[in-house]
Amino acid sequence: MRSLRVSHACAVMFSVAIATSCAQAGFVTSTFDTDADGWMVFQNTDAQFGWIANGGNPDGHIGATDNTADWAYVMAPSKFLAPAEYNGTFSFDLRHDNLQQPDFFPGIFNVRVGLQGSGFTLINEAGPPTLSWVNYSFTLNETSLAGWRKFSNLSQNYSPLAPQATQAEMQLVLASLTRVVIATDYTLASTDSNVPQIDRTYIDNVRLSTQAVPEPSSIILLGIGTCISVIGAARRRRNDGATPA
Ligand SMILES: [Ca+2]
Ligand SMILES: [Ca+2]
Ligand SMILES: [Ca+2]
Repeated sequence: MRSLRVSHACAVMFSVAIATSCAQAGFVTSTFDTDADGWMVFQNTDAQFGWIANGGNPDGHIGATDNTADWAYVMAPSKFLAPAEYNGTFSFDLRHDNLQQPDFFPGIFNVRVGLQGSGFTLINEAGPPTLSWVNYSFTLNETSLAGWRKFSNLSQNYSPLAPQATQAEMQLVLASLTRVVIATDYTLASTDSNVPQIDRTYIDNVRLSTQAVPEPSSIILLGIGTCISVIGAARRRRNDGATPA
């Protein structure tokens, strides 16, 4: 009788599992519609840092001016520290101001990002920023092409000759992110320096791929597995107790 009730429950769960879609990887995003969405400056002291209502891509976005000799960044809020998806992407829109020489950035640096987790620091770079909004996208794997390299901290200059993470190391970092940063430092100028330029960066539409989490369908499939085990065990017990003919 018990195994009949279990079989019925399993049949119901199997039907529900078929009707429910599979788990999908997702994204965590910041579009800065109403505020800075928890982003903060990192290795920077810009008192003007913050949310700007208009002029983003579109509308709300954040802006920061480089105020220190070190590499200046903005740092993502804790929602970006959810396990990130291996082979996913980290992307955002960025533009840069240089008020004294708007058409030419002497010594401009490449758009730069950093990930920290499991004791590792990974840095990557794309092309140089421009005066217009451009989308920059970084693939989340350890391949040479993806560009991530290992450094001892976020103050080091990027080099493609720096060591690559192994696949296991990349997956460890993505699974246990402790810091996600985007540089806001693209000329030699800073308010600390005597270089007469403004080094100001604007960011919008940040997006990070996150790992799939078990949805009801996955949980039900686990339940079906348990049911099959229970039925199998019940049948074995019945067979073991049967009197030979
Ligand atoms: Ca926006
Ligand atoms: Ca700086
Ligand atoms: Ca600078």
